[in-house]
Amino acid sequence: MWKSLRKNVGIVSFLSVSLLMAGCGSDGEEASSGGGTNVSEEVEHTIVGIEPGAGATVATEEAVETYDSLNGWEHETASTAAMLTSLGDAIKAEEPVVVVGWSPHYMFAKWDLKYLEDPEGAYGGSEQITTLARTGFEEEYPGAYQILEKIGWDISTLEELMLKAQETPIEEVAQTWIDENQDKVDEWIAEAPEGEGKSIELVMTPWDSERLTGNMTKRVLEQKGYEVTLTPVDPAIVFEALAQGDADATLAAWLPKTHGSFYEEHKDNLVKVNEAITGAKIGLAVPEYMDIESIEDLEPAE
Ligand code: PBE
Repeated sequence: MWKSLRKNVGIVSFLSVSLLMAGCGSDGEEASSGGGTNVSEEVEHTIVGIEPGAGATVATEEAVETYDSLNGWEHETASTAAMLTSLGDAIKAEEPVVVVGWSPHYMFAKWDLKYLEDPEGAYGGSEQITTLARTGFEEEYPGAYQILEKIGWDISTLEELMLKAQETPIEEVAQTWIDENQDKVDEWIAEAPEGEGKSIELVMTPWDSERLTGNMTKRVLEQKGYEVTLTPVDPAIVFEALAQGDADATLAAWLPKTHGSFYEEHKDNLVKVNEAITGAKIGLAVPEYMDIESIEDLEPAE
């Protein structure tokens, strides 16, 4: 069982790939902040996307099909690192850029960005980052289940921690948060029965928000006497691993939209434990200085 999960981990070479592919979109055309010029032409009718396996990538493909304004647009996928490089370069040069964005992420703390309005709802609305367990987990691990029912954070706390994680390893940021919030952790674990060394396999996706909540949750469960492993995999594999019983739980399911199709496919073998983070969001994001407000303000490629 565990082996099939391990095998799939290889699929996620994600965050390391193709920095090279960044920056190919805009080759030094004149900088402009919008006003009067055709922003869509300036960005070469290209959306800078992220990993092919992300839920936000699927939603972006849907958006390109849904909106006439995105007719003929290219959706360039590579990696989150490549997208952030393109975004940072464009902002430095005050050039237009259209990226796949999401919250919580430090990009909104680091730069002045706005989501483009999405009147067709291609990106859904407010998302809940949901804790899921495999069926049978509650019966076998009642203590851990009780703890997972309580664990949660607000978006602003996570964004602050993610910004810190730019300079400090995420495991360290997670440990520091635990150390500084022991009373909260005590509230979460106080009434749960002891773990007595039982092993729990948590799966997560490899984005910072999930690496952070995964690492904090691991440490909380360890305080109660569980042995916890934490494995990063593609979103599709998170759902498959849980549904097949190869993993026990995750705090990485973005619902109802981002990972909605994976959830629908496997929901008979999954248990919704808690909405650990509410008010998350995905969408197309642009720098504030761009003179457009909606996906409908973009123009189709001729
Ligand atoms: N994200 C961040 C992921 C989930 C976490 C929104 C980029 C996605 O699957 O789209």
